[in-house]
Amino acid sequence: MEVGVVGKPNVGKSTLFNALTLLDSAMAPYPFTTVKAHRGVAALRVACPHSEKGTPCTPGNAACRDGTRWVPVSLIDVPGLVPGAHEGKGLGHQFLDELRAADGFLQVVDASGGTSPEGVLSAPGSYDPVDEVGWLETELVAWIDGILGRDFDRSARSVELEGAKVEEFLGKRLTGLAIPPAAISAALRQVTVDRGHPSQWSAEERRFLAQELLRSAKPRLVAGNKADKSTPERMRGLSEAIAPVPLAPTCAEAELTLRRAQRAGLVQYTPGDRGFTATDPGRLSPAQGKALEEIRRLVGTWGSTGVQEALERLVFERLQRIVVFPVEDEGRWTDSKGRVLPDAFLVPAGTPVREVAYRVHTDLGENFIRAIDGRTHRALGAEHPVEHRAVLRIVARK
Ligand SMILES: Nc1nc2c(ncn2[C@@H]2O[C@H](COP(=O)(O)OP(=O)(O)OP(=O)(O)O)[C@@H](O)[C@H]2O)c(=O)[nH]1
Ligand SMILES: [Mg+2]
Repeated sequence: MEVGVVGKPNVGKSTLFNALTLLDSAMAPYPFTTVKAHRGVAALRVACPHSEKGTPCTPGNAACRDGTRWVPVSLIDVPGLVPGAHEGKGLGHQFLDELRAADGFLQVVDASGGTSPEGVLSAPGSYDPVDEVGWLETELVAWIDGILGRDFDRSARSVELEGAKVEEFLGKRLTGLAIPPAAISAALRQVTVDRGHPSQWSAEERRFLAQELLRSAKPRLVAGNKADKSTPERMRGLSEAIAPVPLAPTCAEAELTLRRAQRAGLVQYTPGDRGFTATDPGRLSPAQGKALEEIRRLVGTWGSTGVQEALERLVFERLQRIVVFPVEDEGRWTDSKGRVLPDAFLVPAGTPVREVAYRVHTDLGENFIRAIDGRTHRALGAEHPVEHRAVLRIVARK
């Protein structure tokens, strides 16, 4: 699965992306620093089941640190979007196209209100970040509507002649947009369109449908960034104003400094933590010492830099992803090479176990017989919904 980091120019998207991936997407205090999309891998925290076995795990795809697994998730950093992006303004077409496969969006805003819609910096409070949450939604809806509407009338008439189901018709039009069939059905339930005659739908009905598709298929969470230049009170106001879209205060710059300092061995810091300690305070330059003191004051106010939480809230709460640990031996929780709980995967909550088998390997899905729960040792049928942190053996025909 993939999360798109989106928002207007110069709000800190690349800084947040770099903090989460420790990559080097260009960052600078002016708009359109990022000129093409960058992809990277971030990680989400989940308690490792290895403590239940009393044996350490042998991590493959997801590192384990002090009993916490770091489960990989793909991120994409796109250039800033401006009002009119869906019509191609600021190369918006091209950038939106990069987001087709994204399952959800982390929208970064400058919560201090110090960035214009075009990304020009000014004093905090000059702009209202509520506005960009509204116009970005309008842009995303127009983008989906544009894809939906391409050559709409002709293909609508042809499905009417064939008598095909409207869900299938929409599914075909939206391929490539990573919109699952359940989200299409959910969106259709929210609108009153004549299901048998899509060619009769008005432009407004189609736009409503695009809006519902966005809401059901592409959940969004707003990162209220540059929290260091805002106040908890202002942040509360922003949170109330953009509800029901959730808000997480972030300070991407501080998170990036801490992660880089941790990589350089200057501090001990675990992303998401409230605190950090300097490994050897004597080794820090006065400037480094001052920067860390500043960050200490900041996390005192906000609880943490908020960056790790923002991504986790989006993926776990909004996107409803859960983590599965596939194994080959349900007794010892090992794979064929004897590695304990080697891999951890994200899947949508409620995914049937056969679908999990497909995700591990196509052969396992095709030859699926049953799954076995590693904790209860109960056999689970193909349609059984997998649970969060399930340890699962897939039994398949050889
Ligand atoms: N005060 C403050 N500044 C930040 C924070 N995060 C990022 N910045 C600064 O904001 C400026 C823009 O950061 P970028 O990460 O390049 O922003 P962007 O949204 O990717 O910008 P474009 O690629 O041009 O759209 C840089 O000078 C960052 O250092 C933060 O949490 N607090
Ligand atoms: Mg950028």
